[in-house]
Amino acid sequence: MSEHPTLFVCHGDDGGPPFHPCRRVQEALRAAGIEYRKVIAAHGSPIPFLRRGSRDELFKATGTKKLPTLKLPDGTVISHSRAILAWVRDQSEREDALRRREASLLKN
Ligand SMILES: N[C@@H](CCC(=O)N[C@@H](CS)C(=O)NCC(=O)O)C(=O)O
Repeated sequence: MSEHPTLFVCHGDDGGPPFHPCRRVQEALRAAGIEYRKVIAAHGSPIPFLRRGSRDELFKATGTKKLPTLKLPDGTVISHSRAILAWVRDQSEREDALRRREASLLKN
């Protein structure tokens, strides 16, 4: 089991316009300092009939054919860029809370 989450993205990867979901989630993960392993899982498109190739391997690994999808080390699968962005926000908030708690413990 990998100690880092695995992010499954489409062939557009980190490129494309700023609203590209596979790019947005990667920018958010990097900004939050969350290390991840990346798998380019399929030729993607927001338009279903423009998607190419099999997503069988993606489905085998995650149980979904959606991209982007994040798989956590505990096996939890998070699909849809909005859900991934929410998870990244949660991690940052948790990290901030821990830092504040540590700082207050050191003060007292
Ligand atoms: N609204 C979705 C759209 C994602 C989307 O269009 N992804 C493309 C790749 S960039 C795709 O191939 N999606 C296939 C799917 O999600 O079923 C999101 O924000 O996650």
